[in-house]
Formats: sequence, C-alpha cells, structure tokens
Amino acid sequence: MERNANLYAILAAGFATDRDAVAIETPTRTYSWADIEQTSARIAGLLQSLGVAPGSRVAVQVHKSPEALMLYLATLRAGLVYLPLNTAYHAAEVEYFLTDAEPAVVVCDPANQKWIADLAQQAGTAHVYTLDADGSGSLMEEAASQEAVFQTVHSQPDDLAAILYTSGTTGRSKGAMLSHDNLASNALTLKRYWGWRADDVLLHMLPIFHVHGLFVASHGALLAGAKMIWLPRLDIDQALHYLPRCTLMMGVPTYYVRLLADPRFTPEVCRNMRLFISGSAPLLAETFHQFQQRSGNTILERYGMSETGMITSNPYEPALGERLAGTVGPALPGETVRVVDDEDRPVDLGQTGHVQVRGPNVFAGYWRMPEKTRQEFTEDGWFRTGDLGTLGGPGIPDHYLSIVGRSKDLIISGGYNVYPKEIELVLDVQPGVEESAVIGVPHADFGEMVVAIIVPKVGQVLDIEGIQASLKTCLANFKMPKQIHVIDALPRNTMGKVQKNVLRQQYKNLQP
Ligand code: MCA
Ligand code: AMP
Repeated sequence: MERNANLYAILAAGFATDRDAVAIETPTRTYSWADIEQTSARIAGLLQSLGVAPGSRVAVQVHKSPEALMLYLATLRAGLVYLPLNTAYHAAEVEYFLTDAEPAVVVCDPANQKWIADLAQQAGTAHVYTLDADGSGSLMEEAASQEAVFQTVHSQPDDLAAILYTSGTTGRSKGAMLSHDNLASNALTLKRYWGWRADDVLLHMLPIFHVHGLFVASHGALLAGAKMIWLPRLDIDQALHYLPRCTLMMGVPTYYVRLLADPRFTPEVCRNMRLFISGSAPLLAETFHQFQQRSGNTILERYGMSETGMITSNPYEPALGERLAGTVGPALPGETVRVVDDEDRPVDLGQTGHVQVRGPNVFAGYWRMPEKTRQEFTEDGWFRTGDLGTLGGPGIPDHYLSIVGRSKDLIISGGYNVYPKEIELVLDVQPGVEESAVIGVPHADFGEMVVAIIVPKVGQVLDIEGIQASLKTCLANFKMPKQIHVIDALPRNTMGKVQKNVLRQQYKNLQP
C-alpha cells in the first residue's frame, strides 16, 4: 500500500516505543505516549462522527494545554485542516477568520463560548465545542465516549494540514495553506539538522497558535520521541525551576532577554542544556554574546515564516560551521535561498536584496486569494519572503544569510507580528483623526514597540484616552500602540508617500 503521507502518521513513527513513558509533563500532571495516541484517537473519532467533508477547517482559539495539542493531532488524523487562532484576538478579529475560513468545527475557551458561538453560527459553522486550560469542556466530555483507537486517515502529500493566518500589508489577513508534506519535510529536516534525540527534554513555553510553538517545537519533540516540559506561558520562575532538567529550549528573543535579566540564570541552571534556539524575530548580537558569556551556551538562531516553516538555521554540528551572531545561517538541507534585486536578479555576495526561497516546505498558497498568491511568487517559482537580507559579507561564510530589514511594512513585537496598516485603518476612523502612521521603534524587552503617530483634523483636539479605549475593544493587546504621539503633518516624499523611515529615526529613542 502507498505510504500514508498524513503528518500524524509520520510523527507517530517517532513516538517512544515505551508507550508508558512520559511524553508531556506539566506542573500538575504527566501524559504518556499512550495518552497522546488514545486521546487524539478519541477526539479524531468525535470529529469523524460529525460527518464533515475531508479538508474542512477546525478553527481553534483555546488556552495552551496538552489537550489542545491532542486536538491538533486529532485534526490531522481525521483528515481535517487545523486553524489555530491567537488567544489575544477579540471578536472583531475572530469574526474575520471565521467568515473567511468557514470552519465546520470551532473549539473555544468556555469563557468565550457565548460570543464565539454567535460568530460561528453567522459563519455557517455547525459544531462548536469548548476546551479549557485544564482540559475540561464539552470537547473532551464528548470525546470520552469514543474509541481509544483510530485509523489515521490516509492523506496525500499535498493535502492541506493547516491554515495559518498571517496579517497582510493591506490590513487584511491571509491564510497560508500548509500541506502535510510542507510540515513533515520541515520537521524531518530539523530533526536531523538539530540532532534531536530520544533522551532530549524540551522546555516548551511558547504559545501553540503559531509556527514556532506548534510546529517547530512540538513536531521536533514528537518526532524524536522526546519528552516535553509543557508550561502555559513564559514564566521566568518556572523556566529557572525546570531548566536544570532540560536539554533543549526554544524561544523568541524576548525569552533570552528575560532570562539574562534574572541574576539566578547561571551556568549551573543550564548544566544539562545542549541547545538554545532563537527565532521569529532578530536576536541582537548583544544578547547572543551576553548569553554566551553568562551561560557558556551559544544560542542557535534560525529564520522562518508561517508560509514556509524554517528556511535557514545556524549549524548545530560544529563540523558544519560556527553559529554567528547577527546571521541566521545557511539554507536548510533541501531548500534554496537567494537574494535578488527589484527585478529578481541575484545580487552579489555581501550585497543586500530581497530574500526568496524554494523548497518542499514552501506553502501551497493563500486561502482563497489566488491573485495574492501569484504576486508572492516569481514566475520561476521562488517565494518572496518580504525580508531583506545579505548572503556572506565581511567575515561571514558565503552561504550564511543575514536578515537586515524588511520590504514589507511589519513590526515584530515580542515575536508577534503587527501590521501597521491594520492599526492605521482603526486609528483613521477615530473622532478627530485626519490620518495616522504606525511604526516600530527599538524596545529592550519586546525588540520593537508599536508606536502610533496621529495627525488631528484641522482645529480638533484629540481625546487620546478615548482613542486608546476604542482601540482596545477591537485590537488584540499585543497590537495596541504602547504610545500615541500627535503631530501636525506626516513627513512625505515627493510622490506623497509617508516616510516611515523618517518617523522611525525621529522616534527611535523613545522610552517605554
Ligand atoms: C504581551 N504584551 C505584549 C506582547 N505580549 N505587547 C507587545 N508585544 C508582545 N509580544 C502585552 C500585554 O498586552 C500586556 O499589556 C503586557 O504586555 C504584559 O502582558 P503579559 O501577558 O504578562 O506578557 P507576557 O506573558 O510576558 O508575554 C510576552 C511574551 C509573549 C512572553 C514575549 O508575547 C510571547 O510568548 N511571545 C511569543 C510569540 C511567538 O510565539 N511568536 C512566534 C510566531 P497590558 O498590560 O497593557 O494589557 S511564529 C513566527 O514568527 C515564525 C514562523 C518563526 O520564525 O518562528
Ligand atoms: P510570521 O509571519 O509570523 O511567520 O513571521 C515571519 C517573519 O518573522 C519573517 O518574514 C521575518 O521577518 C521574521 N523572522 C523570523 N525569524 C527571524 C529571525 N531569526 N531574524 C529576523 N527575522 C525573523
């Protein structure tokens, strides 16, 4: 029989052979490999019993829990498409995703059931379940009566496994469609490249509604049959408590900045650690060096996107090269990266240009946006990342990539992407506002801080507190401008385009 390309089947081939061994440990309980198999089987059975069509979406906005991970695995097993949503999203944001993706099933936090069920109904969703952080709720109650064994659906490599929404430069989010093979190929590559082992213990503190926590971290541990210490969020006290038992940790740069800010973070705490991995946002060279000095560990920085999974990584094996501060390393095996000019022609080594990528990890396109998908690929099939980078350069091997900026107007705050356009559209309709510009300025903890610059209508005095309150009702908290500044006019170039670089320069020394 043809090999089953279902991602769950591929991950499960790596599960520990001792199914009673601990796979996930939380501060309050443990889950064995058998628990993962059986609970995901029960949830998959429940999903299948609904009779929804293969490829239907399962939209999930729940707190992090092992059960939420099992729901993800169950969705794969049932041949459905997982659509995770940030728990910080408010109703206005969730409404867009449900309307756009038309999920057959929605799983939400019990506290949000009322409003999410209303939105789901409007979007034509027939099934709404709840799942709480402690694993309680209607999903697990109903799954409990299902069989503990489930025949994982046979999937083709190109069948969709997940849709991840990434905000768009026009303010409208795009759903990146990821196939079973996109995810599996990346997971298998990373397993080899980062030397995952069955005796690894991963400190998992990332949220599981994005690529980093859901795919890169969880897939790695599952595929290696390695244990995860599973914490609901970044909490430095907990991190320091568990680190001595761990061999591996992944985080956005803020995680490393916060560890360094705590005097209890010492080499003794990291005594069993073999690998600290950073990504999702640029790691400052200063953080890289301080971490090395303080802990004796060299952070491995890698680079990726929702549309592609991981693209490049500094080496793990010393034989493949050094981990260099300020670089994101070579393209991963099986992928190709190039840096090009505005006409898609490769630039010379050491020169900055647009980063493009090709490989089995590159997504299938944006959900119901064929035109947008076409624009984001070159005619010969390279995906335009929207990042600016350099290959090689003084003292850097030719095949190492450095990310030096972005051609897309994007702010990354604490590892979360914020698209200025989305905030500007909300600001521009506030009473008395003529226009606005949203920029990112350096921030010691979050890397970048969201700042709004607004211009009042002639003769109007703005009610800044009122504007902030209004923004809070419709924007997730991490998107909220940390500061709002009022000026008479935005700087523009001769074409009339707002010069955000001028604003970023002007406001770069703001104190948080
Ligand atoms: C929380 N706040 C933030 C952020 N997080 N503000 C800006 N940026 C943020 N990222 C705000 C809250 O609204 C609150 O404001 C105040 O900060 C404190 O909130 P709290 O919840 O205590 O914050 P925290 O728990 O300390 O969270 C910070 C965090 C978290 C740990 C850095 O944001 C986080 O875990 N980020 C990881 C994101 C991630 O996984 N990204 C991967 C994307 P107020 O008090 O006003 O309400 S995947 C990706 O990018 C690609 C593919 C890749 O390469 O990996
Ligand atoms: P997302 O849309 O959440 O998938 O975010 C992808 C973006 O995060 C990339 O296009 C980069 O701009 C950024 N990113 C991820 N990893 C790194 C890194 N190591 N250094 C710089 N930027 C990064």
